[in-house]
Amino acid sequence: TQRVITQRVITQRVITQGFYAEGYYAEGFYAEGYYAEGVITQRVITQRVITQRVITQRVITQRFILGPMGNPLFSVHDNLSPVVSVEQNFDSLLIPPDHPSRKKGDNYYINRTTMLRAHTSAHQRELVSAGLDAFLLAGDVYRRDEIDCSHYPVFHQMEGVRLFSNHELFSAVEGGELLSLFEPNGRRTPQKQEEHSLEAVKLLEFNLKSTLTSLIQQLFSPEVELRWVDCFFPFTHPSFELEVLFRGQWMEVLGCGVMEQRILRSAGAEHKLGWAFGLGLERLAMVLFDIPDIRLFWSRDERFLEQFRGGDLHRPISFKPLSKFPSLHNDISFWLPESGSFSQNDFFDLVRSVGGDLVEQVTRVDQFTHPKTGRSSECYRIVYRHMERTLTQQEVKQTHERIESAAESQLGVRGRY
Ligand code: FA5
Ligand code: MG
Repeated sequence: TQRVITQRVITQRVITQGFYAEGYYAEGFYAEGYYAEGVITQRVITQRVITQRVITQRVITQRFILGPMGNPLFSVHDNLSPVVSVEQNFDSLLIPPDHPSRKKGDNYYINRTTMLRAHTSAHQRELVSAGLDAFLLAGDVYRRDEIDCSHYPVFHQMEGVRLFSNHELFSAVEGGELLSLFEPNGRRTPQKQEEHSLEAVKLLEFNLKSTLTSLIQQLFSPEVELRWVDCFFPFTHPSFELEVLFRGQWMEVLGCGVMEQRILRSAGAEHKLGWAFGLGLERLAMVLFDIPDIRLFWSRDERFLEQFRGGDLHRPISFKPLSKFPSLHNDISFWLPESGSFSQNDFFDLVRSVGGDLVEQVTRVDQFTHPKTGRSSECYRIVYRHMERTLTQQEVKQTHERIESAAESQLGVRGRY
């Protein structure tokens, strides 16, 4: 079942990928069947478990799918296998070979050339190559990441891409027929790529930001507090992130930007300019339904699930949060292996796979290097909380001890317990 979606589920997916049957959803039911040796190897998710996300996904799709004349504008894809090549996930997006996002400790590699996609951008080039110039693509993505209320190793993204020809971009502008998308012999600046004209990029950026701002306002409310943050992605320039104020804190919900022209060129769309975005569906659903913790997306608690039945887009759901059960915390400190092989994300991943959804948050609280021996030690605080009941000291102690011994045997650390 879905409680702990870690190495086991991933391994299972990898084994069954060759037999991948179908992922479909219809009103009231969502199931993905993975077949191996003629047997359905579980992973049947009833609609209840992911309705919040599916509702969010549908609201967004409805908002995008039709153009100004009621014509279909964006095509929608939610069926692409999460098993992609390393080339798709990184190289096709100009992510350099030594880029930190490729680290083994941050990704789920299957072998040297294959991995579980870490973002839906992995499919950008193939869909543009297929001739699409406006599409939405939703899917599960996999990352070894931090552990807190808004990060989970499996989550869902929705990618949006829209390409514009000269006419499409400038026709609404007075005198637009005199403008051009491209500027020969241009220079790359913080505002634009070398081959783009500044006026094209500014219009595109305006179109992108206003599309996303109005999406978010429509999804939440016109009063939602948002801010745009400049950032960097190897596959877009300029690039931005959008943050939403949620429970008093800024939460990042999407990344976006003007697509690198080299990518469009490699996909045979060199005469167009494009924008792309990738949004976190759980993050949006958290704001939409006031869900305080991302682990709740995997909850089987009826009091939580029954609130999302039906999934009627036109009847706003006001989620009533369950009261929070008390948390317990426990620290773990250890000497790092001298080989330097320790990575934080390996530790987070181990805590997730041993502690499952009992673990709410892991933070490093101390770091120390011995002045004489030069050996380093680190201390982490693990916060335990069950979403549906009160944990006992005894339960936490047992889990904590299992984490301690797994860390020693799998990561080569030496406990200071
Ligand atoms: C990306 O993944 C880029 N591919 C987005 C993009 C697409 C940029 C197209 C430009 C053009 P990032 O790593 O920031 O960017 O993730 C995008 C969103 O996914 C985040 O804003 C957040 O909403 C969500 N997200 C990221 N990590 C997690 C996680 N561990 N758990 C839940 N949601 C996450
Ligand atoms: Mg980001």
